[in-house]
Amino acid sequence: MKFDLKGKDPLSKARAAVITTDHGTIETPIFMPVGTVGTVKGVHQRELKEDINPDIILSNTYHLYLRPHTKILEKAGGLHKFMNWDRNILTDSGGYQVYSLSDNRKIKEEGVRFKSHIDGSYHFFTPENVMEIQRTIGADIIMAFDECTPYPCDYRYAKRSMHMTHRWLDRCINHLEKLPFKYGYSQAFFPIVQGSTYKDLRAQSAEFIASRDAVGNAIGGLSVGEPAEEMYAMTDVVCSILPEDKPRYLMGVGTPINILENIALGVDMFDCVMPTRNARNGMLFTAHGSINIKNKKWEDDFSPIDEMGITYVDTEYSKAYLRHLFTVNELLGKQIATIHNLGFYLWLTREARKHILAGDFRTWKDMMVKQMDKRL
Ligand code: PRF
Repeated sequence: MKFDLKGKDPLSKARAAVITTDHGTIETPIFMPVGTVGTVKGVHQRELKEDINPDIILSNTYHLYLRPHTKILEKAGGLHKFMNWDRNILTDSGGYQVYSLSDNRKIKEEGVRFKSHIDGSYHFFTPENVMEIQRTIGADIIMAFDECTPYPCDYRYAKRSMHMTHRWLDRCINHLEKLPFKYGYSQAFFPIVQGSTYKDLRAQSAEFIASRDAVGNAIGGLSVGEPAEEMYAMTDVVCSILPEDKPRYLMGVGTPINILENIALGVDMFDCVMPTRNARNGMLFTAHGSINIKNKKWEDDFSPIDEMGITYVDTEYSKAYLRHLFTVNELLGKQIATIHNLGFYLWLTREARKHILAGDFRTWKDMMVKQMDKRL
């Protein structure tokens, strides 16, 4: 994997770069649409490619391991072939999904025992078998197995957990060395910084992660319920330590405003279920704030969904029609809203990139943050 810096914003720590992998280039900053089980929910691969056009999407080890299972993915020749997606894929390691299971898992030094949310069967994830599973899924970027701490989290727990995540990281690295690539293209491995909301732990974790000299680095354990200001403070500490010449990925973040603020702190990559999940609940993101399309006020508003017209759905359908689809609970409503939101998120990171390269990102970002902080 290659990372070429193309420009830096003079008034913030934002940067624009190009990542190159065997499945093509990724222009950063980038938002990666989430395709948990091998589909970006509600969006055809053709629409994804032609209308939303991301260089990379994200998928999940936990879900793909449970269904269709690695046996099937191996037979298919990897996830790219299985789902007919020839651009980049990143897989999360399952550290976060397992954490979300709360009562249905037990974390030990050896690994995590968890109960499947599908059939209640028991499984065991270790740093080693998670690397094997990710080799078989075959994503271009694979993630370390970590523990995402909850918020709030007491200092002692956060510290112990961080050290375990570090030991797990070395187990991931040692094991990966023994595992050849499976499908003729290479996979980049990203370790994950933890440390909850404690600056000293975050600094220590970032130093440790940086010392492993991976091709890219991630920041986990944020956007788990802490105030945005705390998240930004942590990102700032970590970005000041992680190397300049490698991509930085902030996991599971966030709102459009969170994304712009974190780009300003030096983050290059993001993923979040928010644009897709909220779309299915009728929440639309726009450059002028968010809209709840189910609201009665849109009942006879025949103006386009979004005058900006980023994707074709924005101008082909009216707010009144989209509201109607939600009212009668039609599938198409969720599809249209999903295409709109993903189109908007990708527009936002592309626009951020343009402004970084033009040198006026900070001014644009401050204006956008104000403008988007509204409910329409
Ligand atoms: N770890 C992993 N995946 C994640 C997170 C994490 O901490 C987060 C936290 N926001 C989202 N996804 N492995």
